[in-house]
Amino acid sequence: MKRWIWCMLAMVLALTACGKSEGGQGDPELLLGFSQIGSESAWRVGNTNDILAQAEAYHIGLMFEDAKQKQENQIDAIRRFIAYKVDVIAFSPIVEDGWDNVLLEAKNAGIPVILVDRDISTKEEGLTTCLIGADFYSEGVKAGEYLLRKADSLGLERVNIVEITGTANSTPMRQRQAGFADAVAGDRRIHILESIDGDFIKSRGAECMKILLDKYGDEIDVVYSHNDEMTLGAIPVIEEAGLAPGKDIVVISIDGGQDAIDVLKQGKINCIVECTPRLGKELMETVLRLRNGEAVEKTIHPDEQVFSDEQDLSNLEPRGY
Ligand code: GYE
Repeated sequence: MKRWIWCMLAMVLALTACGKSEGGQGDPELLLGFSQIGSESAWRVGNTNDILAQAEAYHIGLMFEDAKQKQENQIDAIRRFIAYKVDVIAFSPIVEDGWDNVLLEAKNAGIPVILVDRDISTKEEGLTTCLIGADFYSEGVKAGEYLLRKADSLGLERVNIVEITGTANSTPMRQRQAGFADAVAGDRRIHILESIDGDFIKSRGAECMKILLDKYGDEIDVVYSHNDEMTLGAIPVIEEAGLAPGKDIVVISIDGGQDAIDVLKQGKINCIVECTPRLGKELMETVLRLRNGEAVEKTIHPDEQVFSDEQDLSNLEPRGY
């Protein structure tokens, strides 16, 4: 394991020990192993910061590992958590498939596993205890519903959409796509010209936008992008093509980080469906419940809203990520 990660662990454990004398509700003997996907987006960095802060606030020891966008690194991390005999394992699976073997190992070791943010796909029973994360399908529906309202208000008769999708085979990619498609399905004005894989990464968002503009030019009415990072990559490319994002092309994004909200306020993004990275508090509460042998909800979704050009955004609180 990288030295900085051990430093962070030592730091969190030290803070944990300090917390004990303050009589916090946590248990410094309790150790949570958490495998994060990486740092592909402001959302992800905000999620990591929140989990570190909440582990400290709850006085829960944290072994944190960054998988640098690789599933095999996540599998290795989970194996290290098992070898280290942590009390609870939590992780954000980068993709849905391929977890059965390592999660069976955790199950056989008697270590409960919490899914954070994304889901897995499996035929095995009882590999995980619960999922704490957004309702991505509903985010896609909200994006689609906004688009229908926008098409009405602009009086559009035909709406050509390009979709820049998140990491292939990940839960937010699948469900944001499905929710959006279902929400617009009954409307004969709507045409999804192409969906292209932007992997949730800014530079890929820019590349995808270039490919789409080269192919469809000013036929594109709408860009639906599965996260802010890709949206922020795509916007300068739209401008370089001589088109005005937010006007010539309606731009719909998901997440709601500060940088994207600022661009929404400038009028270059039309709508952002919120996806909150603040899952740490619920995670720590769940860890404590599992330690106490209490039942936990199978799925815990945070409340989320929509930010758009339909609202006055001048008094929006700083987003914090
Ligand atoms: O939308 C994106 C991140 O899984 C909800 O992953 C998360 C997504 C988020 O990289 O920005």
